[in-house]
Amino acid sequence: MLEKINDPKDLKKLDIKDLSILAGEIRSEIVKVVSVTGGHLSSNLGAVDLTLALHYVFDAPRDKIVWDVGHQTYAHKLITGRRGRFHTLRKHKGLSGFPKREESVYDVFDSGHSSTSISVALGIACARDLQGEDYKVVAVIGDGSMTSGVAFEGLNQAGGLKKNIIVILNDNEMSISKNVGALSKYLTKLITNPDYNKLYQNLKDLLQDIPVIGDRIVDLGKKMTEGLKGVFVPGALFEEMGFRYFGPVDGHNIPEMADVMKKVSNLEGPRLIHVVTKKGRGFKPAEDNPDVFHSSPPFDLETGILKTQPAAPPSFARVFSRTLIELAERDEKIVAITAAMSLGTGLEDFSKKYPQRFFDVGIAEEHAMVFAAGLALEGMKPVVAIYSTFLQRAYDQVLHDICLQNLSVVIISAHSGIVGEDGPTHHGVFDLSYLRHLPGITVMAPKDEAELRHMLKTACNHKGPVAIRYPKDRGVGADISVPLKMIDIGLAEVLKKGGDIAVLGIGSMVYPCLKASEILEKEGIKPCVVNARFIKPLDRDLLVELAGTFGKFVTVEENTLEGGFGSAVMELFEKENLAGKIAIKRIGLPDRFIEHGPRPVLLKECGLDAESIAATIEVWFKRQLKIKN
Ligand SMILES: Cc1ncc(C[n+]2csc(CCOP(=O)(O)OP(=O)(O)O)c2C)c(N)n1
Repeated sequence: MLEKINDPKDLKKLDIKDLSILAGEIRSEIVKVVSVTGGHLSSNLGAVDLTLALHYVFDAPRDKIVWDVGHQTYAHKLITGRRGRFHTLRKHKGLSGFPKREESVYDVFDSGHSSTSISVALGIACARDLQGEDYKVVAVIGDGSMTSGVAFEGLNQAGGLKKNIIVILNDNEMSISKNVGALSKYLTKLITNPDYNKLYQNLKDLLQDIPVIGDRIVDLGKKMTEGLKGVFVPGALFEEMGFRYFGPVDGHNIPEMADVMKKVSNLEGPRLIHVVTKKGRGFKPAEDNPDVFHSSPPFDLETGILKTQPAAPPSFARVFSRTLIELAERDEKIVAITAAMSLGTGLEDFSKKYPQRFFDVGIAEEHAMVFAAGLALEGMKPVVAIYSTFLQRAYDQVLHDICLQNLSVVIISAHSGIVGEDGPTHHGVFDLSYLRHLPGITVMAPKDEAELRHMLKTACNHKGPVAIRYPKDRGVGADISVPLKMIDIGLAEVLKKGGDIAVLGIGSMVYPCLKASEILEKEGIKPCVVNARFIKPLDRDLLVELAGTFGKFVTVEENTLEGGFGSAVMELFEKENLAGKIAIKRIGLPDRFIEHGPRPVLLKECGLDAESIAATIEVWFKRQLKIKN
């Protein structure tokens, strides 16, 4: 059947009863392709039936379907003309794993970060009304994404404006891990307590049966309903926010869902349909371990066993996780915070060992920071681990609620730099720029996993805000059995002495710089290689000393060049009145969004592998010699 579906119009030609057969074919295709490419398997499998019902009922692309996060759109891609390219999913130059406007007219909005769909849908609805048009707007959001303040801000405005929009709440009781918080408990209550529905229905029937004995009884009836609404009406929370609530609906029963969607789409105002789905539906390993298959590497199609390389050095995330536990054993003030990313950040182990000292705040990066500020005020030592790309959301809180008050919060900017297949929404390539200009913050980046351990110890014992950034990568195989030690704040290390040029690397770029120096030596150029370790404060004394020896500096960073590490070095030389005396070449990421693909491929494309670094330095160095002569 799938072969005949080239766009959603073909879907509408089918008998609705046959859509579940199509759903099965789509699931098989998704599992087959993701077993090779890796990807967001469990969210996608859970949303297949919902996707078919949506496209069956609504008239995309005229009607606008806005996907939250966008990590559940594989079925949507398959039935909107991209079936032929589906095998290229997440591959370099292939289909994106997220909605992308440049990929298809059916992709209304580029997403990747969560909880934006209601706001976008509302914006579209307002534009529609201002321009006198009449299409339908639907936001599809998961229960995990609904925990974010951003989603609530959208709900709040939508309920107030009373615009015609439909929110589909795709509730699988999971974020990446089990969903958390009061809202999640409330939704579970709605799903698991059929009495809610029964009571409401009984109440309505009862009121209808009361004979009309004048206005007072009718009024009383109305008041009773209002008064009891909070207790008996399902979805009262949403009703009170101005939405009409419908549900819960079985998210794997396509005819039932389509029926509700059709009826609801004919009503007016903000409406919310609560759809209940199972993450990983149809593929046993993903149903059993929806968190592991949330974003999985390639796996064996038969067994579901993940294809990883166990023999390789541990990842930075793993080393962070183990080291934090080690530190927490000796310091009971240490607490750990994640914003719905306990698996990815490595805090899962911490949560098991110290459940009382672990906080999953849900998808709420802004709140995580202010919450950490509160803990720090009272003498605790909060360590907040957030992916660099999501930390962007909490910029103001880091500035206003932590740095301004010089609070001792340790910020872990994990998965920084180029992250690979998730692409531009997820690359963490701006953090050096948006952190280093905050007064009072210390920003460090380890060259390897051993240094990460020492930096974490240093950070947990530092007074004032500290950020540590490290990549989504494995370590380099450094010895992590050495005892933890403190590093002097702002102290860089000279790794290799040389006579021709100073090469300053930061974080993930230090080893490529060392390798580049070996290549350059073969060409007769002798670089002095420095591991900067700190972006803030820079090692002023060392840099000034090196400036006396070397007229030429190269900086190398896995961050945008705009306002990054190289800029910091240039600013320092300007402050020290040395700017005119030295030439600087900055190597880093270009001023554009970088597409998806394997991390090594993208780094090479951006000139950040050892060979490219060496080539850039060689050309620049020789040009400088010519200019001098
Ligand atoms: C701002 C932000 N923080 C964190 C994430 C990482 N993330 C991606 S999906 C996800 C869970 C989303 O849960 P839900 O919306 O319920 O969708 P499901 O995967 O369960 O279908 C998280 C935390 C993100 N994409 N955006």
